[in-house]
Amino acid sequence: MNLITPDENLENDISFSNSASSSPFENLVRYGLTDAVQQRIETIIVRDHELVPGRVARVDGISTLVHANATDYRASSTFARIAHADDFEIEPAQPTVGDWVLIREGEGSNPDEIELVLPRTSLLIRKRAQRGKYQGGEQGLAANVSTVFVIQAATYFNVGRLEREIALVWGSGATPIVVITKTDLLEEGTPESIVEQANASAPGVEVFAVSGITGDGTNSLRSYTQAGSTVALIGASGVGKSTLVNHLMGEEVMETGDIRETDTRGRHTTVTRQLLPLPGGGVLIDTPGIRSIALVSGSEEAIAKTFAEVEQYFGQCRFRDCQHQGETGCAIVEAIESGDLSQDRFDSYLRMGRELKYEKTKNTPRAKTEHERRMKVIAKAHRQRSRLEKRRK
Ligand SMILES: Nc1nc2c(ncn2[C@@H]2O[C@H](COP(=O)(O)OP(=O)(O)O)[C@@H](O)[C@H]2O)c(=O)[nH]1
Ligand SMILES: [Mg+2]
Ligand SMILES: [Zn+2]
Repeated sequence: MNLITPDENLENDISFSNSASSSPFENLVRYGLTDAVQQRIETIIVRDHELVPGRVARVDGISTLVHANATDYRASSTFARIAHADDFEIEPAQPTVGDWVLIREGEGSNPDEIELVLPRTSLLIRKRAQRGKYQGGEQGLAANVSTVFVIQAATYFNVGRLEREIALVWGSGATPIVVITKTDLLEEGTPESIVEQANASAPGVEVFAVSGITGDGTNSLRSYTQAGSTVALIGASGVGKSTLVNHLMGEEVMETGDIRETDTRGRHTTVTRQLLPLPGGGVLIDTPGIRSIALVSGSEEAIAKTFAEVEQYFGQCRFRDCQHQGETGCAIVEAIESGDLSQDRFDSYLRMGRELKYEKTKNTPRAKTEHERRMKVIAKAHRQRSRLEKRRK
């Protein structure tokens, strides 16, 4: 068999000891294959030689683009399920960008099917939304990501958003890195002052300041994009994700665009999500801008990680049931007074905690009944008003 690489212009100067030139995994190394993933795939294909391993590069509705070793597939994912080690547990899975999958080629006019999805080492999710409206449920943004570049523009740095983005990443199982872009546009203030602000809003998270246009500061990002690593970029629309991707790739692979001044929604520029092999190894995943970062269920641990410097004081207050509202001997209050803890951070912590609590109760039967009751009251008020209006005429 003489198989041709679909994308021949991609340099591949990475050499892996485990990938001899005839290996069925050779090209998958470019797409971020690690030893662990390869071993997992091998245990599956020794039992079923017809399954073809690959990595999801894009999801368009019902069609999923998968890079395999020899060719690309546009596969259906109707019957995809997670490949647990025991093989008994059948769990349907919606493949997402970055997923490692096994495809069964369709015979005749049957579509190629994604049959198995490998268990994920990390999964970035967001609430399913369309035109800014919550649609119910959650949606995968990127899977098997090692690092997430949390992008904020130096020109409109938003602390509240940053804290949510950091929580989102901790919740996914990946490690967040803050990247401040557009430093070349700063007229007043210096990149250093923004970095300081970011450090205060994201303790324990590395912060870098770059320009995707001039390339300033981007070299320090390369330590996160070595062979075998997968880096996703998240951030609001217009912050410069695609511009940074293009810079790191060394070519224009993603479309970039300006935000219209009259339109705060910004133009939708990144329509596809793509898995992009970097020339020097590593893989980038550009994501579309997430409009609002909503906490997903089960984010308690992520919040604890995001606000570790707040939670460290818990258990140190004099009273075990301290509400940290000014009780005597409250460790939180003392830390704020002595300047060891920032009041803003504690407020953010409380805000996110409240939100998570609300998320939890929102879907309970009682909350639903209450919602329905209120909708009925509102509908009745409307009917009464239109009756009154008719009578007046
Ligand atoms: N001056 C400057 N402009 C940038 C920088 N990064 C992005 N832009 C511009 O900001 C706009 C939005 O960038 P884009 O990469 O499409 O943002 P995305 O929506 O996050 O992918 C485009 O007009 C870019 O040219 C930067 O570092 N410096
Ligand atoms: Mg973009
Ligand atoms: Zn307290």
